[in-house]
Amino acid sequence: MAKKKPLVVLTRKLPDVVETRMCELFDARLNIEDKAMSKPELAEAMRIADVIVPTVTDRIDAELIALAGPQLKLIANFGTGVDNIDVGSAVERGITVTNTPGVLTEDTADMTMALILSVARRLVEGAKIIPGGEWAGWSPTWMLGRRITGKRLGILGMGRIGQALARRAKAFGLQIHYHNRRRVLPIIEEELEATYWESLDQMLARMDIVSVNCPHTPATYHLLSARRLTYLRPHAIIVNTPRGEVIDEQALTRMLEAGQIDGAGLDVFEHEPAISNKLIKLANAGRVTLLPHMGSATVEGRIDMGEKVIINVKTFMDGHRPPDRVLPSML
Ligand code: 8YV
Repeated sequence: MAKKKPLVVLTRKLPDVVETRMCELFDARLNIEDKAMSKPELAEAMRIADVIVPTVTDRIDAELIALAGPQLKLIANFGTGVDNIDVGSAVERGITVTNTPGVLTEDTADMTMALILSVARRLVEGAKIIPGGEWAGWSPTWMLGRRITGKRLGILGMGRIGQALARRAKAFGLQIHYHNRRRVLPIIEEELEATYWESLDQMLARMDIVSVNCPHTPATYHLLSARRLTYLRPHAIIVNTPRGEVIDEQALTRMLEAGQIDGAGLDVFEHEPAISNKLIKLANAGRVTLLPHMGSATVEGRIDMGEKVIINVKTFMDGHRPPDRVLPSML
């Protein structure tokens, strides 16, 4: 007798090729309209599913986990960051949590480098001029940005994406500096010619560009607090691609408005998709580049993330430990 296929609920629309494979392997429930699920809809999905596949837009908190049906044994996140899931409560209830690390590293590092170039060289601002019919012709001192070659880049969080960024930035002639929970292996520091800063405060005070590349965890919430942001140099620029909660966004906005730092490139926001009018005003004034959480937004990347979810679900359903299991101790 054929083994009953696990009931796998997808909370958002995933790439077609991924959904097709899921329907072949599992009793997959798709979200064709791609309408984000409400909390009651999430609760219902978790009441009936063996596996739920959420994304960054789904808050899987302790309340939802407590309401989940006894058969729900796996939360297979479509995404690397798991700050949308109360991993501790899930594990306590015997529910395994997985994510999709590694497959979006290069894409996200590319976008981070693009944000650095965009802010330093006023790309978005410049790209609006010709379509806006405002170009009166070249001028020697007009639309000047800042050179990045030879400048100091401070990477906050030297994990996969931080290191991938360092490789790119080194190729652009930037000096690599970093702060991290632990020092990376000497061989990696050598390869990246990276300088380690034990003190985040001291690193912030000496960098031309600061890139946030650490996950959002209880320990990194507002790691770049209002106090720490004041250490940044007046001409510094800051970019953020992992999660908005790592930076005190209101304090950052105040500093940008006051011209205390030169600019910012943000792909993530503390209360996304809600963005403050002040930040939008700064973007219209060309002081900041704001992107709608596109860090890993490539066709290839999203398919790879989906395939990782499939491997995690299949391995788990076959009774093995899934390759991308997330434990509270890892956060
Ligand atoms: C994802 C991301 O697209 O992986 C992450 O943590 O932020 C993005 O790459 C998003 O999380 C989808 O859930």
